[in-house]
Amino acid sequence: MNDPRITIMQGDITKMEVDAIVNAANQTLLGGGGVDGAIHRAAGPELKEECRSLGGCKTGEAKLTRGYQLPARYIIHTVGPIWKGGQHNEDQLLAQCYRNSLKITLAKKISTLAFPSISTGAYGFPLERACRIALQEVKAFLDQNPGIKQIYFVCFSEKDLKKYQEAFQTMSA
Ligand code: AR6
Repeated sequence: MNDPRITIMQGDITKMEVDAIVNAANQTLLGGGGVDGAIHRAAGPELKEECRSLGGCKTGEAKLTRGYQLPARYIIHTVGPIWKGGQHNEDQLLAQCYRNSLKITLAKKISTLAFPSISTGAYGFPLERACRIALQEVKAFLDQNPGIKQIYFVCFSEKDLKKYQEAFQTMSA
């Protein structure tokens, strides 16, 4: 069934006015390219200072920081798996990224959250497969947690947006 608390949209996640945005980071948590670079640039240098104190993050795990100059109050940094052909636990690790990010929302009373398409850029995870995992995890979480008001999937490109919409329709049918 379609869940009205899920919104799929195209845009720049750094502009989202939500309680928290999720960052597709790397294990150092010290910044990088893609969405990670965009978030660090938009949040400002204080973000790196806080990240430095966190001691990195394992693949599949998630850690919280403040949002600094972002409209979002918090950033949840998670590290997606690097795609190595699909036989290296990639699906489970990606699912864990979503699950662990969502778990953090409970402790901080975050009710609106925006996800980028974790692992599908530099880390090469096939988009269709990744967005099925993303939607599945978010739907399962929403079923258990009525306190969450809205979850946004923020697609950077039109191509990604179409894939997400297709996956959502298929899974809702
Ligand atoms: N808003 C929303 N989505 C974005 C934005 C943005 N401003 N910018 C890029 N994307 P990637 P990964 C999309 O490569 O695959 C970094 O260097 C992008 O089009 O950012 O998890 C980290 O430090 C793609 O759909 O993340 C790691 O080293 C999606 O975000 C590594 O890349 C994810 O692409 C992580 O790779």
